[in-house]
Amino acid sequence: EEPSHDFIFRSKLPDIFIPNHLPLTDYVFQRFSGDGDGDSSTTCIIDGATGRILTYADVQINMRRIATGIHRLGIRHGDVVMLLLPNSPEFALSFLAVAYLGAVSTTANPFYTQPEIAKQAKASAAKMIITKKCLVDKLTNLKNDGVLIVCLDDDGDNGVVSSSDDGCVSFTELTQADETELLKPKISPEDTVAMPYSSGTTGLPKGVMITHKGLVTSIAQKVDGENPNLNFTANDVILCFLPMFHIYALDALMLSAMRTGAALLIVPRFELNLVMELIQRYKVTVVPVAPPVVLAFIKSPETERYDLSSVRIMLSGAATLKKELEDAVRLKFPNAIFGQGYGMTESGTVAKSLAFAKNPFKTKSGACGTVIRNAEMKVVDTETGISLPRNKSGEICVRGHQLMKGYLNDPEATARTIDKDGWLHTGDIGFVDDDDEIFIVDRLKELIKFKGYQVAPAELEALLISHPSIDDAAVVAMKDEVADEVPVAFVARSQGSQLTEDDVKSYVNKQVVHYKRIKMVFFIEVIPKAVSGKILRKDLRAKLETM
Ligand code: AYL
Repeated sequence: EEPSHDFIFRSKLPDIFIPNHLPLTDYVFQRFSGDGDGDSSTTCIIDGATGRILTYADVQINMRRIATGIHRLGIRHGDVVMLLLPNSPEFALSFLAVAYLGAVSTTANPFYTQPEIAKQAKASAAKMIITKKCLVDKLTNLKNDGVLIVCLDDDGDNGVVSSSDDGCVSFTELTQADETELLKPKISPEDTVAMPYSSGTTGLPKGVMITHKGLVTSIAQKVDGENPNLNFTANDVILCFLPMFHIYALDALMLSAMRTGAALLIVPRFELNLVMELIQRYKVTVVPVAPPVVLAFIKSPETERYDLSSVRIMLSGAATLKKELEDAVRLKFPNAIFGQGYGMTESGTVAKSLAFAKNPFKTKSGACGTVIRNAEMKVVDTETGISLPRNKSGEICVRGHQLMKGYLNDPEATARTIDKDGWLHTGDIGFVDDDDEIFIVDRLKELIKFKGYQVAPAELEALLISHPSIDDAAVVAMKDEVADEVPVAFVARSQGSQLTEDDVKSYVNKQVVHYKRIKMVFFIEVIPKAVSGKILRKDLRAKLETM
């Protein structure tokens, strides 16, 4: 390797042809078009909450009906629809319908508070929100501002027409539309299809514009080719309790499962015994997890009461999985192979364990995978920006068609994240070993990860500073056994203020979803800052360790 050139890492799998000129839903259901080999009478979705089954035929017809219904309500190509739903078949159908129409889904956590929802709905200019009856109370202001609210009944019986006296359109109106009314819309590969919110390496949450081309590429990198990196097949039953509003479940689970003809078993939330019962009942073959779920399996004395022998893949992602946890959970799943995926909302999947390939490679526990195919990766020195060889830690950068198009209305943040040569800077510190496996060792960026969920320090700092008795504030991560990291605040009170820790906590914590709640408050005189005005977070984290 020549030192004057970049050290670039590639997958061990060869590049493949990726049909990323296709609109997302054409690509996902390609097996059912023309001379495809798909059997549309097979199971696509199992509703874990009710046992209801939707075949591939059901899913496609419902997708087109809902698209027609949304179109009749005035949603057009490029318009934004917010999905504010727990994991459910309706989430999947709504996402597909919006994509089919050439519109954009902005996905949000249904547990968000009213102000958190309003912020995202306004920033994304959502014209419609698809939600559940029990959540509409949080949307009153948006409704009054003219946002259309489409509502599912809470009991899940959405074949029955319900009264619309609350000013909401019933979801049933969408599923009962006549799909022959809608001409298939024209979609360009560069059109945005999904817009989850992420704070990326710095600042407030931003709309991540993911295109049809980007998502198709990301899915194909995992599940396409003669030797797919992630070998999902039509015989698989893939469990999905990870939140579908997040890119991990959306891309790596829901859409990847549908591309391969597998069955997706959708579960509204993680509840250990229910999940084990479902694994046994449906002979689940793939269990995607995040590290806290791994801990729950390890700690449970009840795993032996269930037959978990059908599981052949356990795949962890979204946060660091310690080697000891991975080794311990292996014992509970006798027939499963283990490995990680590593990714970022802005980049799709960056790495995937090659233990999951159709013709698998030997891998090490603790590694978060090997860079996916049809992509490039490098590790750069954080001071000089120069690329580093194997076994040297630096910032992980990735390049390929799977990356986001950019942040909505934020060209500066986009340019800070994707450089002029097309490299996305992840803000993660790691290295590539002699076997092409990636190890993440640290995080350069501000982001705090509570059980894999994003907590943006800037968002909490803005709330803190809005308090009349707070002059300045900084939020950093503190290590935690269960959640991995929790947000804690350093606060500079205004002169003479008697503000207490509890005052600060209750002021912030009622405004945010549970995992953003501040766990501890430390009062200090001044927040340490660089001359540029940037908070010296490293100094604060160092301070925490001495306390
Ligand atoms: P976001 N190990 C360590 N840290 C990780 C890992 C991992 N396996 N995966 C994600 N992270 C951290 O946007 C890392 O700091 O998306 C990364 O920059 O919520 C940040 O989480 C991104 O957080 C997949 C598999 C996506 C996993 C994902 C994770 C998406 C998390 C697609 O196929």
